[in-house]
Amino acid sequence: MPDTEHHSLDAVVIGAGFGGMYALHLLRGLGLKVRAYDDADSVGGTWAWNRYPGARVDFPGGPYYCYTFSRELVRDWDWPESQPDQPSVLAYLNHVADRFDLRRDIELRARVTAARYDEAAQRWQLDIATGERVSARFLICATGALSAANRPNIPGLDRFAGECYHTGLWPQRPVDFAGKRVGIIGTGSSGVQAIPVIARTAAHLSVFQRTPQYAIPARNRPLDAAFRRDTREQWPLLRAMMLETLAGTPFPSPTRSALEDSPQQREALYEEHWQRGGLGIAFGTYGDLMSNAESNATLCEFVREKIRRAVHDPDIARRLLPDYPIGTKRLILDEGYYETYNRSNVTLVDLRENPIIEITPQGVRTERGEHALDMLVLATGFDAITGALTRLNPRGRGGLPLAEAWAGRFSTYLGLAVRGFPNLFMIHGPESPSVLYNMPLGAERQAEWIRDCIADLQERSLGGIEAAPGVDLEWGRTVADIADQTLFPRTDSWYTGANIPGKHRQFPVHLDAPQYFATLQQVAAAGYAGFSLE
Ligand code: N01
Repeated sequence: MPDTEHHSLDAVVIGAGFGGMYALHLLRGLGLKVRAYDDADSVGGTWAWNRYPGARVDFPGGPYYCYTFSRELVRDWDWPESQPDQPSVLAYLNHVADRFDLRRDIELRARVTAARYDEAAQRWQLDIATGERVSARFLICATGALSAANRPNIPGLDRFAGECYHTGLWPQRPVDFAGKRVGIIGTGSSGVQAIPVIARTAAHLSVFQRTPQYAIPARNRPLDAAFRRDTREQWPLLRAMMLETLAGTPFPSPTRSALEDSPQQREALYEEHWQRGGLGIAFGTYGDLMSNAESNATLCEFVREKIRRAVHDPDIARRLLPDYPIGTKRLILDEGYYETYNRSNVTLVDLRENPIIEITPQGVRTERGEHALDMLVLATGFDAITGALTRLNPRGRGGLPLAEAWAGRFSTYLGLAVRGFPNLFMIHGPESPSVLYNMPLGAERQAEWIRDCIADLQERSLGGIEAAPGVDLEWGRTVADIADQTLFPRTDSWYTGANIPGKHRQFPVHLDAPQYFATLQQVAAAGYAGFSLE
């Protein structure tokens, strides 16, 4: 059992991924009594759960998907590949936990089952699944933007008699596909990464696709000594660029419109990026791909043509062609995804023409017949961004549960705080840059802001901080106005909440990260403007 001295804390952090571990490190640095709780049996957050075959970083600057706060950490860590795989990222996070001696304040296999704010005491009261009860002045929810698995509501799913795994809750032990008839539902990033790997060993793979996706070749490659040397030497410059750019990469953002080039010039530029691999084709070519439908259509058609050429059977190729603006569903990095459909042991089941009726003990029954399976993989994604928070469902002032407060629309101040939930801070909360920014860097910057805010309260002997009435509405308008200038809200995706039946449609990302982080600085400099302090 945990030591009783932990029962009354200054701060609790929920989650031991990138955000939670750094928040723990920073708050401990203030001299606070702080402890992190995580349901997983390892540190690493998303990287501890998503162990499915093929999982890799899909951020445009693979080796820059890391902490930046410690130059020594950068100096001592070598990323092996341009798009690091899940075991590498998990090894990195374990290294961080050891290097900064974080483990002594992290409780694993310890889900927080309840959190309620005690208004009189100005403290959060928490129940932990281990039976422990904890109280803390501050609650930091580093619960992950893509951590609440979406188990599809398909009739009969519980009756399936074979092995069944969700990609986001993948078991630690090896899963063997050899000789098995495997079915996979879902063709988002997880499905598209897993499908080529599973197809290599399964006897047969049936892919159940509801919506086709655009995928760009990752062309993952080993990083050489010269890259490592340059990264170390130029780190201050690279980091400064990361802090300034829209996506938190050390690459300048293009400003030209795709329509300024001739079709031949565009084709040549797209082809150059396609051959190089990675998401530069969308982030490093033209500045208006995500805001101008006509510009976006030029890249859509380029990728569709690649799909037509990659897939031998024109009928299968046709079913794989997406028809919405590229990038408005998360753009995917793949390794031989489309070519996988040329294999004789892979079948594409197009659910738009042939929907699933039910899961039976033996497999998946669609309108046109039954697909017999030994294993079912659910690559069906997440209740993104708000899901982990509403499942935690903290109760704020008056005992109001967060899920109720957000039943219509979610609302936050700065994507960090929620009115009616004093002393609660979110990392990668809704209405922050979160999933469309370099997530480790975003977590770092938010955690540093939270640390500074708490230090300021301590200095002024204040016990509570809460978003003031009205500021959340104004913040929501700011976030929506920026999003409405882009193509993102127009497509059904997990960004818009459309993947979860009954979820309110609301775009949850602040798309102008430089403006976002500048606002955080201004709010702090103005003595935490927009907050009520007591
Ligand atoms: O989830 P998704 P994901 N019946 O929501 C389908 C990050 N990530 O886990 O498109 C049938 O994208 C659904 O269909 P549709 C990354 O940000 C990062 O793949 O809704 N199908 C879709 O095809 C990513 O975007 C890495 O029509 C159903 C799929 O399931 C995010 O996580 C790796 C269904 C879900 O796709 C989520 O990706 C992996 C149903 N009832 C993921 N319900 C990195 O490498 C859902 N689908 C860092």
